[in-house]
Amino acid sequence: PTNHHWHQSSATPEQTPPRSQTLCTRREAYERAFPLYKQPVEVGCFSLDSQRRFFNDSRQMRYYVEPDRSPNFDLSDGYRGRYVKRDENVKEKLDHILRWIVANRSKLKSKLSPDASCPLDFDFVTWRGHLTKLLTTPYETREGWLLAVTRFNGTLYISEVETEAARRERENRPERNQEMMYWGYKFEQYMCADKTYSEPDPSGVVNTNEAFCTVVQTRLTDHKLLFSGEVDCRDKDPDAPPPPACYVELKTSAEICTPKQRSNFHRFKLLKWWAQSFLPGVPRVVAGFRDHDGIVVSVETFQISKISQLIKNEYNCWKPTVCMNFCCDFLSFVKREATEDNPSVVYLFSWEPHKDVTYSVHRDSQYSFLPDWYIKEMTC
Ligand code: 0WD
Ligand code: CA
Repeated sequence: PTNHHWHQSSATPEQTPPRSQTLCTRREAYERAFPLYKQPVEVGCFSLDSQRRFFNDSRQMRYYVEPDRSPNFDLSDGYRGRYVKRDENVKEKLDHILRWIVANRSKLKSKLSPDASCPLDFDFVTWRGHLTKLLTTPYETREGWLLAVTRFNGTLYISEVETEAARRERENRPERNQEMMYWGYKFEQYMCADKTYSEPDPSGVVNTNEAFCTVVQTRLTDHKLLFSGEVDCRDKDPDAPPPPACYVELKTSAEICTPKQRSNFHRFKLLKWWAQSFLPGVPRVVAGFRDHDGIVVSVETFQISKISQLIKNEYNCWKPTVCMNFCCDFLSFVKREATEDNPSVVYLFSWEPHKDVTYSVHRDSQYSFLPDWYIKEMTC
């Protein structure tokens, strides 16, 4: 006991090991109880039209239409001729979310007073897709990431930066892969109607500028989050539960013919599907399984809440708790390291498979991403 007492009282700053400036991504480090994740609440939504213009409303909402069990959709139809593709060279960063915040600031309660939204009562603002990447990091073996973080008025903004490897891959994408990317959007067109009372129109143009995005708030342990994610469609039943519980995520995947293919589907695809929809509280994914020619041969619904049961028989499989604990610890790491409150400072967090997360600091650099109009609007 005296020994124990002596050790405690003599601790000096020199004896305390330095806090690590890196974060480990090994799965074993995150195998603990599932962290508190509050039920996500939709606080608003916005739409991007065929020219990628922002609207603070749900005009791009679409409605889910139940298909035949084996519908024979041709996902390549319209690829040459009825396809308008979003310009991937335009980096929008967090701009649409920031526009939504400015347009809805009076609805968002502030840390200081309930009347003003300055500062925002959120620790983090980001895209859902960036959080999905964090959730899957302990299991990712192929693609690294770069996340730019700026602390402004106490809130940490997280915006992805395309890696060199991702840019090279995008610029050298084979024609076949281009066409396969179209398949996902074409499937949406076969499955969605523009109105509750109308039918899907597969003769129309597929325009990937168009989007309907939900904005949700939630909390992961002590991290208050505000994020936005693109939603494919909703249940058209007027008695369906309110958003996000009425939303439906649509996916396409190669048909499963062998036990090996089934195992890979569980180990890799379902991880990504689970992470993406669990975050905003979207309860189901409707999957179109297609053959090599892009013909949908079957359609199947996956309840997000049942996916962890479905994968439990898989050897050495992913675990939801590892995903959530890693994300939680990453956000704590960011809070601890990104301390300078300055809209022109970027902490660039960087990760490559089989490595730890590291970061570098950049002032007034190419990485700064908070636009002047936002800083001006939010400086009180
Ligand atoms: O600046 C960036 N690096 C990114 C911007 C990366 C990812 C997304 N975005 C923006 C875009 O403005 C887009 O409208 O995010 C929006 C979608 O956000 P999200 O929901 O957070 O992204 P994610 O969950 O990765 O993707 C959801 C859907 C995808 O559906 P599938 O079923 O394939 O997961 O959004 C689409 C795609 O249909 N999508 C994108 N749309 C525009 N730009 C992008 C993108 N970069 N990535 C996925
Ligand atoms: Ca989708």
